[in-house]
Amino acid sequence: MLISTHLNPDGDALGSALAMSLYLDSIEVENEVICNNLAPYNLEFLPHKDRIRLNPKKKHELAIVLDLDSLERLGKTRDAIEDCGRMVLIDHHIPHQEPGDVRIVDVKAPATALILTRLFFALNAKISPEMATCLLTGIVTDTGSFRYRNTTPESLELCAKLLQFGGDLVQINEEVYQKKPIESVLLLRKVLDNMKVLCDDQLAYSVLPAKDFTDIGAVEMHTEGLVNEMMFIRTTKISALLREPGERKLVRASVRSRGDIDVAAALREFGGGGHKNAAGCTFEMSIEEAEPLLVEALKKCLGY
Ligand SMILES: [Mn+2]
Repeated sequence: MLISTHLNPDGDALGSALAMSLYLDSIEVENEVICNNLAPYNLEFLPHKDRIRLNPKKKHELAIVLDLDSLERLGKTRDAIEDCGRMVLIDHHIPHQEPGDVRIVDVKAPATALILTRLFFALNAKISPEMATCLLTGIVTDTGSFRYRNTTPESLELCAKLLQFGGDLVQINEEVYQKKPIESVLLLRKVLDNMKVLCDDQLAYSVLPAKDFTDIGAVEMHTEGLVNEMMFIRTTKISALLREPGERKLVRASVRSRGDIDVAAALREFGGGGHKNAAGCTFEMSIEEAEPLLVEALKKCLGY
């Protein structure tokens, strides 16, 4: 069986894929895990992460696709997955397309890993400590360490069981959230130095021009999570980070908001997308040109 998940994988994507692979091992089903990208630095601790390959070694007859709502998000693994002929899809997103011959979708589940946990318990699977850590990683990351509204009583109950099976919650929180590369922290200093606060302190944003990246030797990957740092201001309702990580004239923006403020809608005029409280877009212009466009749209969103 060939297991895959979405490109730029997060903790739920890789935790689910590796847990499924370990489960199939336990029932002696030959399997491989592929993904468009290898594990990002904060998920390199995942047990058996070296199983994740960019291409399969052989042809398989059945694909198991996890944490994915549209086939485009398979990236370069799409051909190999479609070559399998049949596909089982397990996911918790609101479906855009409905890929898969067998679909196990629960949009109320906080994580794909939670759906797998239910499934493995129902099958009386033998849960190894490694499997438990993979499943727990998916649930912990998709619930923001049980801080988001999607944290249900069931997710805490099942996570308690995963702890009993040897899942390492301390390791997960430390590796995912508390071991940043030095470049990320140096970029954070620039973010705070360059930060501007507008609209009665409700809008906090910052810019990272190309020079900041070259000075530090940082790349786009090191900006992960930085936009959230400006949401720690108690008055902030929207935070935004504009950055120019590679060549000039390619600017990325990440935007976060609280409550009912829909920043995905605000970014639609720039071809952006995402969720109500977490969205992004790209500008093909200089960062100096992009900044006033984005700021105007976000001010409008706050009624200014
Ligand atoms: Mn997920």
